[in-house]
Amino acid sequence: MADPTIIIYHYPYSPYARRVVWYLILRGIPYSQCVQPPMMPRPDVSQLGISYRRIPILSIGRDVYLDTRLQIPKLEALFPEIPRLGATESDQLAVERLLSLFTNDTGLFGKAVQLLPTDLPLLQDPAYYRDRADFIGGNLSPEGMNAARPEALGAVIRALDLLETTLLADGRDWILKTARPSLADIEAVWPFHWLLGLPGALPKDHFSPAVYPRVYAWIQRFQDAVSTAKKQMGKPATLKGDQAVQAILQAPFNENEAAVDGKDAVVVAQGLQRGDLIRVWPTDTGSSGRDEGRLVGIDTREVVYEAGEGDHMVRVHAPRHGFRVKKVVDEAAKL
Ligand SMILES: N[C@@H](CCC(=O)N[C@@H](CS)C(=O)NCC(=O)O)C(=O)O
Repeated sequence: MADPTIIIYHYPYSPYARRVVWYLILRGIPYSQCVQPPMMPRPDVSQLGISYRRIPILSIGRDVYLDTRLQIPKLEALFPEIPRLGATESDQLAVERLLSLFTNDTGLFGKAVQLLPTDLPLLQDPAYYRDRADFIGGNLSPEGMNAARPEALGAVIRALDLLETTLLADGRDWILKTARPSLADIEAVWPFHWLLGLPGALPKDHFSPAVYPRVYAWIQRFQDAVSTAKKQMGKPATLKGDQAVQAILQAPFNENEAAVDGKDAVVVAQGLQRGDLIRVWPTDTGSSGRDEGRLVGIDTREVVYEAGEGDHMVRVHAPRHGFRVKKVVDEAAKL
């Protein structure tokens, strides 16, 4: 079978998108990109029948995946002939997964965002604050960010201390002592790589190669490994929104239809059945972007639904972790 068409919808400085781009590059998986604006609206995404408002979105064939915490494991399952990046031993898997929780689920990235210097060009635009206030579901202002900065600095210091004095303390090159960067490195590095690349985010008296020699060297090594792999792979094709949608709709599905797990507690509680109209949205950030579609399958890890109809239908996959699934009960009223 031909390789599936892989397209990432992203903007280049999105740290979450970089998680996936690095994964693709380090594993040598060819992909195309559909570059998005850093703020809503994103008509290219709407063309797919998707209201989810976060970046990145990844399509593999005619299946579309939301959230890097689902996208990366899906990529990891593909191309068995290409060495994978994920751990296989149980204790190493535990480190990899706990690092993902540490960087994705403890509010660390929210703290990193509070360190953005408020004189960055994008942060001069009031529309940016309105957009990101919708994204976080609260208020956002330069004054608020400046006030939050001291506490945020403490959180980032504690996180870097942890890496410097535990996982990297013995001078190893990569988190799991692998020969090259593994998924555990991607899970750990992304918020710090992003912050180090933002001039003015980290005050020099707290953050420098002298204070964190091992962390700084590791981030540089990681960047070098990505740059080398990127040179070997060449630039991804850039598709316009129309071209991306066409490519997705013409591709075969990446996965067989999932089933509805009748034992899942949410399925039981709502009496969910295949074909039900459901609403799906993330509960941490970007909750305003709520998808509606027909339920295809659901289990404790993933929910799959159809977005769009007929020739324009794609199957969307969202993780259950951090997402809510609700049956649309007033469906008749919507007709
Ligand atoms: N848990 C999500 C988080 C994604 C996320 O927060 N992405 C940021 C970009 S780095 C975003 O969507 N920001 C708001 C926006 O771009 O509209 C994931 O892992 O994909």
